[in-house]
Amino acid sequence: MTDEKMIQTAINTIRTLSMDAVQQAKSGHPGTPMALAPLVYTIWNRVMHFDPQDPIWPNRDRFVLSNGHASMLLWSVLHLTRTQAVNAEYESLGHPSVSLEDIRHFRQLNSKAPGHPEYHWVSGVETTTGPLGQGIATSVGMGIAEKWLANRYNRPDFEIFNYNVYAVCGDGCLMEGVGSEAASLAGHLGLDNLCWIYDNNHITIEGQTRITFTEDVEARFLAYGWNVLRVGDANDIERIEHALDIFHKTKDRPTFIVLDSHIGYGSPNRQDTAAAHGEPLGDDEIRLAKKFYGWPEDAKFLVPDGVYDHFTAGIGARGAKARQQWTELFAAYRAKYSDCATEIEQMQRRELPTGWDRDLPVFPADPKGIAGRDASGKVLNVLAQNIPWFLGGSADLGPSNKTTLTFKGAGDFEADNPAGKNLHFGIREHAMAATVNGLSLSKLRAFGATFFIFSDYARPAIRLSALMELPTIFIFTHDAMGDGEDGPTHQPVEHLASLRAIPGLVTLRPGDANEVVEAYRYIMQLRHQPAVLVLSRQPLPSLDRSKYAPASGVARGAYVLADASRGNPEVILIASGSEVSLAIEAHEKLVGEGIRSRVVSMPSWDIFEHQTQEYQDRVLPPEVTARVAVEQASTFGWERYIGRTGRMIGMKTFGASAPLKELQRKFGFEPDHLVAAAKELVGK
Ligand SMILES: Cc1ncc(C[n+]2csc(CCOP(=O)(O)OP(=O)(O)O)c2C)c(N)n1
Ligand SMILES: [Mg+2]
Repeated sequence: MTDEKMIQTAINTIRTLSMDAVQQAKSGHPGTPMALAPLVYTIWNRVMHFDPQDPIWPNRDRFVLSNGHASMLLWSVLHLTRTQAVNAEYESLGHPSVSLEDIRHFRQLNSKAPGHPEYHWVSGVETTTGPLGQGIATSVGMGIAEKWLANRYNRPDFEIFNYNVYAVCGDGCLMEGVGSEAASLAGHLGLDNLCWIYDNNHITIEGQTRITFTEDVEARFLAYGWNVLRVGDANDIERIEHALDIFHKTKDRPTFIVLDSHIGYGSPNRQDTAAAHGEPLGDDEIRLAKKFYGWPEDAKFLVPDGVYDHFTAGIGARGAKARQQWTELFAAYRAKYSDCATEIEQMQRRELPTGWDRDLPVFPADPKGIAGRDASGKVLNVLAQNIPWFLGGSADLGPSNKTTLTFKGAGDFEADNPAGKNLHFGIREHAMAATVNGLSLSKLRAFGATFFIFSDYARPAIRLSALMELPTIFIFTHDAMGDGEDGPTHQPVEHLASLRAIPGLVTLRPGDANEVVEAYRYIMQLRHQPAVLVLSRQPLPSLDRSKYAPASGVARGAYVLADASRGNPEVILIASGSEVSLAIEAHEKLVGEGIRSRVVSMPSWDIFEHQTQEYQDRVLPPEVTARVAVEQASTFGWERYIGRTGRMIGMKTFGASAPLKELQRKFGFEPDHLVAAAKELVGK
């Protein structure tokens, strides 16, 4: 077979595997893989530095399929390159990441070819995609990470990090707001390691884009500061390669390649129609398309002779060589710069350096106390000094979130200062959260911050963080009505309940400054779970820990903070965050009146529910049914702790605009209100 013919065969293998898999599954998206097979072939087999033998090699190029519905592109190419599987402990498993059997079972239970690309489930997937726009936004975090890593670790003659990030997207990704936020940020930062390829097919689900999407996309990206290129024929792999070559030579700005394509290419009755997007072609149409490709019409899941070898000779050889050279380089680097090499190795395994929690503050008892956000700011500044690869920032609220790293040398990350540890995301919460995901996928320990109310703007990416099992950190201040006069637009109500509902996400709302410290201590040790930290704007009393239980109880999600004498309470007060000190006040009054009350500080439902039943029953003895919970948030879900007979002092409406004191009175967040509820429950 001539080279030219082999290339076409390889490309058509991607196409036909995709068509067959969708047909077999009776669901999926055949059209875009048929159109983009040449693009994906070119990136993978001709350009990318990626070694299928080691898909987690740190300096590999990243490939992001942001139009995740076209997942068969990825499953085909991971299969044909014989990319190997690795597990969560970063061990190679000695079998392929995606087998032909997996492809035959596309979209079926346990198949490594699921409906959309799933990080953590299939090796070689760099990020989970499917919610349009997330992939390209996440790729910006990957680009930032490469810049930061290269700046910190590269030395003369030792280019330890110099990888590129390729992201493929469709009309959907570019219509989504998060795509625009991310593109704007990437352009501002001049990320010349980042290349997006836009599948310009004029088709989405409802039909031609002329009904929805008529802007000048190229002009938009030019305005963002990107280099914009165009390839007029998605089948022209020489032009595609040429455009990618220009990307490699372009400095100081990201590259955007518009690729004109035909969805369902080769299908005589489906090409260029919306039907090609998300419906199986049907057996007859598949035969016609195969005929067009010069493929045996009745063959299914066919990988012709020579195709595997063709990929082995392309990406296999190039990737192996690149990785081997890097491995040798890294060995020499380790001999010369052993501290840096150790950092890189620890980071890759999501370990913490020794002494990571050295000098964490301890806050003395203080009735006036300190705001959660202020305590957090102190902790962040310690952690970021102890952990070199810990960094992050806010969506323009750094001064309010108290997330700015102020120590000498912290610096601001900018195009001309990739050393900075303060990221400025601008007012782009959604792109911020996706970027934090991208940083975390690159093994940096990253945080993002905004007001708690605006977590709504970041939520889709937080959800993906949990789905991907990434140890990201989201710091949300102004946790309740502490924002007083700003009014209901700024007062979170349902946010705690809604974040608590995300599987795997650790949500923590600490009750005083020492609980903030312990919350961070817990979060930092997570390797596969994201965490949300919900912090007060206003000062909270620092509790006297010689009188009450130590704050280390935070690590168990909930703990007995103050107790009735002899430990047999008749009523339990449960609180989180700013309401913990309120519960303590009520408790002291109750004790004064001879009522045996207990206060349970409950910063995290999620952590508590992972404790043994025995521990949970010790904190909340089932026989004590007189329970009052108090939280400046929606009452939704609290029944699980207070039972049918308990009382919940929380929010059933939006807040109001007034000074905090008046709001506390209006909505019942006052000690006497708790005391009354407790007394009623115990019948005194
Ligand atoms: C955030 C989000 N909204 C909606 C969808 C459902 N959806 C999946 S693909 C698609 C159309 C995408 O069009 P385009 O990106 O042009 O992809 P093409 O059909 O050209 O491959 C839609 C609306 C989604 N996956 N994510
Ligand atoms: Mg489209």
